[in-house]
Amino acid sequence: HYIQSFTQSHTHSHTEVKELNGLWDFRADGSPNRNEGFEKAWYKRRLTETGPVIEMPVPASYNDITQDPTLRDFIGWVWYEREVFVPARWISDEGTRVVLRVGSAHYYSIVWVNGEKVTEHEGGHLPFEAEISSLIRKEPTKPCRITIAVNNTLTLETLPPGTIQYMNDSSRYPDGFFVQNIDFDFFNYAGIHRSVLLYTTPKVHVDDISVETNFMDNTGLVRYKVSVQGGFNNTLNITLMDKDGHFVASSTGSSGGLKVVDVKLWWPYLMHENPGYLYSMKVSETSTYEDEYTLPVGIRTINVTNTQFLINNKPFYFHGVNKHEDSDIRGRGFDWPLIVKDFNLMKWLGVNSFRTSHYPYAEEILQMCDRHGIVVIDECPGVGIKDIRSFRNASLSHHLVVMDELVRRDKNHPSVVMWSVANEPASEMPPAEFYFKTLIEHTKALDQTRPVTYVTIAAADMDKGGPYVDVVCANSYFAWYFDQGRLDIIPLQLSTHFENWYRKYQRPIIQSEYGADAVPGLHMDPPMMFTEEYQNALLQSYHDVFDQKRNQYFVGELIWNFADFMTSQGIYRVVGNKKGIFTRQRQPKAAAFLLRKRYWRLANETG
Ligand code: GCB
Repeated sequence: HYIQSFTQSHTHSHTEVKELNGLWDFRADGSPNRNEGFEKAWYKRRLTETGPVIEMPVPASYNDITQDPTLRDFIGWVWYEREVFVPARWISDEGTRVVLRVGSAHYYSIVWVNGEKVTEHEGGHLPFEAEISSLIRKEPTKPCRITIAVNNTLTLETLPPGTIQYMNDSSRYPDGFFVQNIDFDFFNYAGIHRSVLLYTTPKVHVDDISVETNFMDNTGLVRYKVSVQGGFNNTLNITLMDKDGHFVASSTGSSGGLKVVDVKLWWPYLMHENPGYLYSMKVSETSTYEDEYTLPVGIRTINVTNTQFLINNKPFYFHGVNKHEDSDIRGRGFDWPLIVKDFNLMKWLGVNSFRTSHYPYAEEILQMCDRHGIVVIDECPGVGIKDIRSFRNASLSHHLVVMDELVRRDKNHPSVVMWSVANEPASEMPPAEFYFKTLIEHTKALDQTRPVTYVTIAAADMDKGGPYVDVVCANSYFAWYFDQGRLDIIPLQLSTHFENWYRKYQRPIIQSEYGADAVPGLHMDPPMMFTEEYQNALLQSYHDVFDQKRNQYFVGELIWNFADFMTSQGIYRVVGNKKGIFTRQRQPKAAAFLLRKRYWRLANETG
């Protein structure tokens, strides 16, 4: 159980936080069966006592930190360990609850404290935590030893899925040689990717809050539900304050509504002169322990018609990007300078939205989106579901759990306007229909306020999940993966594609990916593939079609990709995917200037 947002200062006001970022001891278990760590119970003693260790920064992917290619491409368990002194007061005060939180670790994690297992978690990109109060009180004078084992092996039941293939031909491969096969186009970075924290709350503590917002004329309504754990039987006081800290409304009890007179709505960036307006809702629990949690609240509505995506009843046009959490050296590791730079670049471009392709991003990023009014399509790690065996029940069950965790974490962010349950699954396969019907219905049951989609690459007549989505999010790579070099086919093929989708489902359509690789500095005119000119010309041809459909049912365009990013090695990729309009180091290619001009024009025309 975890409440959203331990990552911002104004959460539990009585919370103290100790960040465990920095250098951890680290060892990859390279034993033949990759299982020595468990056989020899490495968690029972200090990692330095069971073998050699290296220093590993947290948060970061471990893959690009050393010069060792076996660690870059390692598959199996890696072990992290760190000792920490817990403040004496956390130990002596029995009313204090001490929690260990991992922002995310990829893919499977097991956590021990002083040799005792405290939790395990499946899946990267989402947080997990364990209460460790009684454990640390057992040995109050000793430092607390935290061990985290992380395994990046993907199977048909993981999200994303993958398979391990053993190469048994001993004339070609050494004993035990295996490869990991994946059907997604990004490097399977692994390790502890987000902050590890120790934090405290009172024993009786706010465990979860849900808000839903609405408005009529100039009166806003915030409906809330609060759950408290740890023996609650006192009053809950709820107070809503405006941005300047002035009182707006109050209520008592674990659920109810708050009326906001002269409401200031949460608006997207470039749609209003004051985007991202946030109230704050203070939840106080008045038992002797007095927990207090403050949640930023943006008041806005989302509605979808046959042809429009409405925010606060006004048509919203997505002019944005697809991103990755990806950079040199850090891999997928959380990095503030990178995040702030990316926001500045997005604002420079005139971006009003992005999709968290292809997994949930750090909460800090969503909090920034809330504050800046950047609209988010929040995607779960359901990418690369191409093998028919990945549609089986075990995979579906895990997918449902991931949606539970994602909605629980992100439901209160006003910036999140739609859930994406998957990217480019083999949605033409017969089992896809039941799979997506179940998954989308499940997500709608968790959250009745947001539309749900999955991102498809299939043609309208083949796709089996189409009837269940609220918005058609269609990817296409005309004149790139097909009809290579033939930009002249784009107008016809793209319009036909849109018309087919619209005729079949009468839903608004977003171009959720389109683009071309450009190796920065490669030039050719007339344009040829992989040059900056070709990337520009391809985008321009797509834009011409978008502009024709814009006043009909076409509600958005998200370029693939914001920046170049790392992939696994293969003949289609030149040290990673080069469809970025910025390089991996965030320098502009020619396409960045083309898009900048377009997006600012769109901002003026469409808001
Ligand atoms: C896609 C995928 C994305 C890839 C992209 C490409 O359709 O959704 O993950 O990176 O195409 O460049 O091939």
